[in-house]
Amino acid sequence: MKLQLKVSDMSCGGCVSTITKAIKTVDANASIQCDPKTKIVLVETESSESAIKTAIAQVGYPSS
Ligand SMILES: [Cu+2]
Repeated sequence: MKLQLKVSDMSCGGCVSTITKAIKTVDANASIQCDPKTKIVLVETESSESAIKTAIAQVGYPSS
């Protein structure tokens, strides 16, 4: 499943790294593209959208 999430608080490489790690804890095989300029996170994953969103919210990045 491909997800496109808008993460408004993602602003630098540190955020990208934190978000990437959080998603990997849910699905280690997820393919993740984060763009701090557009605030868009693209995730290709076997996990559910709610599981991914919960994981990144837990590290401080609410998404929509
Ligand atoms: Cu940052």
